[in-house]
Amino acid sequence: MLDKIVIANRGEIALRILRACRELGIHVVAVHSEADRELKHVLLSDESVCIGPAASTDSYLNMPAIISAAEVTDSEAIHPGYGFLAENADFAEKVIQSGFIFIGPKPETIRLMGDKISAKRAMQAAGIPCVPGSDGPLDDDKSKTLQMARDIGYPVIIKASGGGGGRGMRTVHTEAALLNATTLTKTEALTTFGNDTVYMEKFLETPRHIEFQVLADNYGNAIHLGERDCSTQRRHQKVIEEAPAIGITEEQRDRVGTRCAEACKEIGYVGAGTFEFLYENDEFYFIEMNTRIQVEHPVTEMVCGVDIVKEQILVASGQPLSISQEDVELKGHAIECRINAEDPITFIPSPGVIEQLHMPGGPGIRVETHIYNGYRVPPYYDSMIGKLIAYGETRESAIARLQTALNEIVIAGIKTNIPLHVDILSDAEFRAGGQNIHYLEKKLGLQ
Ligand code: MV4
Repeated sequence: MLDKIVIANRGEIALRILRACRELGIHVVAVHSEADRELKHVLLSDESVCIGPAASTDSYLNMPAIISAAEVTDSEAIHPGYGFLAENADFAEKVIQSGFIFIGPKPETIRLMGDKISAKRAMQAAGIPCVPGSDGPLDDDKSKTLQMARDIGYPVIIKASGGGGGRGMRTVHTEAALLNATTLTKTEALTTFGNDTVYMEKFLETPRHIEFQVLADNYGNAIHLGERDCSTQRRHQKVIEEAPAIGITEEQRDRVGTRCAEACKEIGYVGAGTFEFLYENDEFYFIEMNTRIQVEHPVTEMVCGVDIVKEQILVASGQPLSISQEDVELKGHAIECRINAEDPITFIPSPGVIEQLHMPGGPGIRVETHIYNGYRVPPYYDSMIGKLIAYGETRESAIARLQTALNEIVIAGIKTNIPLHVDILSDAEFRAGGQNIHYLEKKLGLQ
């Protein structure tokens, strides 16, 4: 087992990783910006190193500073968490070249999945169902682009290969708009990602966003932990996630999940990963793979009883996965609310001092947060300050527990989106379940 890990992140995920390390008897080095000296995991860590000014470009994205921190503390590995450098193949490569273990997949896997065309090609070859579209980059020949859209059928969507997570894409409804949209997307892609390669897909109008969690080790073992429904989102920011996705049959879960695990074996995937699918008319269509631990991993943990962060660390230390597919039994239902320091109506960030704090409890309630009484939420980073997760035997009981818990929470001094969560959880359409990716934006637009 590893002896000492650098946590190259902040906030709730840094605390989540610290807790996993503690359970495994691993020493923790926290690296933090000048604005983050009072973070809970920094105060709890064995050692801490300030890696630069508040701006993330000078600290949490500062590769030499993070690697130097690993060197001066004689650490063995670096856990990147999510966001920041988590899916930066160059960082993973530098970590390894400097003699440390990167807790995640191989750099070449991160690079393969970072390029959305190569990711789709690899997955198609591994038998994963994909959205129908151009089998690679769009040709410079405009007549070929026009013919391809005719073959696929409108509407289509043009996506930047260097994009992902909703960045660099444009929907096209008519042939008259196609070439202009393609040129615009290419120009934007070049400025944003330094790469003007784009591809085309059939545009799915009302899909759900359903993703499968996988785990793989260095010994050819790969398993899936079922799926999550992440359709409740606004401007590509997930707001509520749940596991399992309602309406998905055991047969579908088994079939698609097994395909994902098999694909991991084929491409030599190592660590935790997520296969993102659009789901429409009872069919799954792969769109992207995430090579990191995700914000919403707890809902999967709650329904399968596996500690995904501990498995990441185990695998990185050269051990096999602690469970096999036969050991994975999904039970009950879990729902997560992302709690943001923001105005619940305007969504404007609301940093500041937590003047009073009461967190909920009771059966099936899990709170993942780094905030405490007197903590100052800095204005420099993502506004997510925590997650509230409820488990129940049924979706209805998980919702009831979430509502009870949300009403117990007191966070004074800053605004939060808790009123938004209370509103969503009482909404008949949400309670019916199976709503698509447009549900929340439509609901907000109508209010
Ligand atoms: C799509 C799509 C419809 N059809 N691709 C947005 C995020 C990126 N991961 C992929 N995205 C989409 N790709 C096809 N062929 C609709 C979206 C999309 C979306 C997907 C998941 C969750 C929220 C979304 C919000 C708007 C659009």
